[in-house]
Amino acid sequence: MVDKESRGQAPAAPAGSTRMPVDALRALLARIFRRHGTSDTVADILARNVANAQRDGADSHGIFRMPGYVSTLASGWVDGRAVPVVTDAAPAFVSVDARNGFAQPAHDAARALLLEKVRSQGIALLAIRDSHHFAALWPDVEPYAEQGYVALTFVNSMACVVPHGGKRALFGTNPIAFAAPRTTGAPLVFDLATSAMAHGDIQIAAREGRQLPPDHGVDRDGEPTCDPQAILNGGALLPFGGHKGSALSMMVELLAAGLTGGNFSFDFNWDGHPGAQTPRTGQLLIVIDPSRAGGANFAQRAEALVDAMKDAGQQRLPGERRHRQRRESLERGVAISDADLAMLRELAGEA
Ligand code: NDP
Ligand code: PYC
Repeated sequence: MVDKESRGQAPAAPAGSTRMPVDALRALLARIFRRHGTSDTVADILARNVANAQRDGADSHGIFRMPGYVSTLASGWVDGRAVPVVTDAAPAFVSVDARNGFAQPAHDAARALLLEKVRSQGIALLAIRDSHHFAALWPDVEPYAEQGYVALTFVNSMACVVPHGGKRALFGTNPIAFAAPRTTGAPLVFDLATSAMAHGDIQIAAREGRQLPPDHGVDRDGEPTCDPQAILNGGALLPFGGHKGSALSMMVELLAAGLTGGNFSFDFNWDGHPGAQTPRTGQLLIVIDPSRAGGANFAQRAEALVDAMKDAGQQRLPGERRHRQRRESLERGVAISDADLAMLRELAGEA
């Protein structure tokens, strides 16, 4: 018998789940954000971000994060109606005071000025401060590479990572994302925490009762542990790659917080705001127009590098899994477990 997939029809959703068009998911998420106190603008921007993460299979920063957004808004820790203040700081420098709002609306408010500067100067920096970033970073850089630019960004989070050789948590999970155009296919994009694992994945492992590989974290006594609950309950994560990841995490603190005027990951605490989960820190974004470098066509060089990597035996590029998942979600709908859908409807007041 020919199955549905080989007849070109969408297969049924996995057992215990449904498939939802991305637009419908985005609309549901926007209703949740609005219901819990954000402005329409913020709701639309965050809903797109979360829906696109779920679409791409970025599970630690998709709908898994919705209860955290909602409890943070309810706690009064973040201002879901904040109006960011954009400053034209220098010929190649834009700064934004997010005014205790989310980072993505601050980025959105500065985008046109930033791009104007990239076009006139060949490079421009966006420094966001007093912002909350609770999401994946690739959505912040990938669109620039789709326009032919190279982009990289840095965000610091909350103190939950012990610096190399240290005794207590100080750094955040401090992700870095990079995007570069190619001549064919989707841009080259990587997006990674500088901790051994993202905090969101530790939470997911704890929820699912999974043990972690060695060298990911320590318990409250500083002893190595593979138990995600021990890391979450008074323990801490380790940087990836020992002293090397620790140095990168230090750099992220300096660029995302030191340079922008945002909080370091250890500068704030959630006391007084029970339910708060979003880090109140900063973000730096750098966008480069490679055509201004004067050398050979950058996208062709990127393509040559990819060919060489494949020739050397690299099986998969960063971003490839995400784009494969994106294609599937766009064709068939985003798979959402019945439990997650019930959770979203509850948050939307539509149970
Ligand atoms: P992963 O370790 O899952 O992936 C990191 C990168 O490596 C991705 O670009 C991924 O591509 C790529 N990759 C993974 N496996 C391979 C492989 N075998 N070969 C080649 N490339 C590979 O990410 P993290 O767990 O470190 O981070 C998860 C998310 O958490 C990120 O989106 C990050 O931005 C977010 N985060 C956000 C924070 C915040 O403060 N807002 C804090 C910390 C993390 P692909 O995507 O295709 O799998
Ligand atoms: O997964 O480490 C993480 C994280 C921190 C803030 C948002 N995500």
